[in-house]
Amino acid sequence: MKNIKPAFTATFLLLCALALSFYAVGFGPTGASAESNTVKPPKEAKRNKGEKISEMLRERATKGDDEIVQIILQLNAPPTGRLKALLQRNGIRVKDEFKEFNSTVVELPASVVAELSQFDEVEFISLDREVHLFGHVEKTTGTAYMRTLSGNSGFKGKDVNIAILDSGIDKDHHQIGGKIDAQIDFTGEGRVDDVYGHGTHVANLAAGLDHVSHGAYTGVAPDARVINLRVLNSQGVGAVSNVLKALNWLLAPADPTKPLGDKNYQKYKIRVVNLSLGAPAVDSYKDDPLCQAARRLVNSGIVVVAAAGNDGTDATGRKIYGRIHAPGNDPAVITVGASNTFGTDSRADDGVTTYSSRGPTRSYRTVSGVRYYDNIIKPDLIAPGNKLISAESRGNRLIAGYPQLECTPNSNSNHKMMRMSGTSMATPLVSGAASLLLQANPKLTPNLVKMILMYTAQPLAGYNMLEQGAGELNVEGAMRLAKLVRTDLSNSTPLGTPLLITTTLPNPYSMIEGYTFPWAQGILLNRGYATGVNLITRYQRIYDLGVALGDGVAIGDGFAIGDGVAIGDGVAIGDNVLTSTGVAIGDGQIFFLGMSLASGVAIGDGVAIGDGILFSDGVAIGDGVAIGDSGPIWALSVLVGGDGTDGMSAVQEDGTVQ
Ligand SMILES: [Ca+2]
Repeated sequence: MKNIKPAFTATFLLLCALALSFYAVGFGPTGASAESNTVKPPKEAKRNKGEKISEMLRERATKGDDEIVQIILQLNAPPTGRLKALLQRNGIRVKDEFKEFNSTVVELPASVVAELSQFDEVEFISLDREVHLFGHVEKTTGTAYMRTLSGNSGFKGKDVNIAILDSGIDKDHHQIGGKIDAQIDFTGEGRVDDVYGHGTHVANLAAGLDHVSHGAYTGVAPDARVINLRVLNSQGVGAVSNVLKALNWLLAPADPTKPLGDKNYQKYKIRVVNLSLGAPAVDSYKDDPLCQAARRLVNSGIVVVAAAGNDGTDATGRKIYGRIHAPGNDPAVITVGASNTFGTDSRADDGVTTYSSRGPTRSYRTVSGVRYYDNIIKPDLIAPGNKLISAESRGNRLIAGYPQLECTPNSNSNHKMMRMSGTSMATPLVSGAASLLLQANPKLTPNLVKMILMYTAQPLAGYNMLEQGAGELNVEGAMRLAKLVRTDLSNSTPLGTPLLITTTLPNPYSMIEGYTFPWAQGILLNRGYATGVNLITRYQRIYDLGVALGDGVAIGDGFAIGDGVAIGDGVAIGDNVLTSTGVAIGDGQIFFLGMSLASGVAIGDGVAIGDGILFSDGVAIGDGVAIGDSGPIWALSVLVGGDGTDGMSAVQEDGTVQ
């Protein structure tokens, strides 16, 4: 949206974009006629009543959709008594009247539109569309496009709420402040606002409204409510115990006098927990308390999304592997790295940021004096995280220290926006996506959500699995697949049961902002990966509640087919780390030979692997990161510059781009 100035133009472009979208996916609006080369219809031609309904509205009108819509009703004569009576019916509200134009603004169920079109005095019925500018985040993740598809306009995360464990949220910020359902301080500072300036930015990326700048900064799930669990203090630092306390609160009874009653996460309809923070991962996930707590939440059906970390390079700029933070090192959580969109909505030019932490996880357990590294392939996927613009909490420390992050000079202090970079920014985009998937299909287990996100991700050519996981977040593809998954699956569903409600497979390609790309069509499984269409056509044991996706799958016997216990036939297992060629996950080139992660061979710190050097997450390598597992946790996004490329454009309140 770089060159768009007035909001009016934005609307126009949006409408064009919608029209193109319909065209591109090959289903025209209902009743679309053949093309004609003449400019005007012949005089005797009269349009039928249905053609008086705008094409933007026609499909919903004819489907009998009961969703309330706001329409502009244009008349060619004064309304008859019958029409007046209709407009006074229950559930129908005349909101405004423009006598000069013979037009009226009416709120009504979409199903009434067809009836309205039968009146002779009705000239045309169209949607009263909001002046709304799809922002960069919505567009490049495919969220905006997804919502233009049939039946999807309501998928905004309603009743699938997100707990934000962070530095607090500014309740006065108009993008996000009105959406906070609960706010609790776990830092001991006795405040829930966002003095540091991190949590407000994060929360808005997940669930922000379209209030500022005509919607340029809308989050992925704008109807999801947020729960502000403040675990980072005014300096952006907290103790691991703060996070544990907040995670414990989620699972604790909402009413302490009713221990068997609803837990807090149930009371507040929280299905997603966002952790844009982390601590060095030293102890194996089997021992680390953050990982253990995160896994308990996942086992309760909550999706836990965690940042990979921002340690992709050392102080001298060398590329580093092995620095995934906790709890991102746990196989049960969805770990998110940061991609770089280069400021363009098209994904053709996207890459992995230099700073995004790479796998494998280097946390370990010592047994009889020998270190056994977890060596799990992470992150699970990447999402845009470079130079994202989002809500700025009032007078925060980050903006005070780095005024160059400001994007909205002189604006209303409740509308301010700032630019930040990091895996902390990428993480809430995935949390928002998880909220959308769970709204579309509330029965998905966290493992199914994770599978769907990976399976539909876009593998970026030239990047390996330790950098990008399965690939870049693709909300359009993920929603398409999620809607096809049966809603009657459970831990007692037999292995191999059909997973989808259809035998027609989804087309494993997505087109976002004019660029078509294949899905990963596979998933990561701890030290290897799995491919095969049976991952989405058959129920697999690894989708159960109470396990992690990689649990029970032995990897390391070379190329094998599903073991028949955790994974059924028809799924191929690979144990190499591959560099993607931009197509399906198993089609890449082997990234490093002779050191399969699955082999269990210890790889030492400081060893060159592939194009970088391997370092354990807990080892200090000159960038000031402390050693130790009981130390503090950080807000991970305090990357002031990010990668030095173009970022998201700053759209001002009047629609101009600066
Ligand atoms: Ca791009």
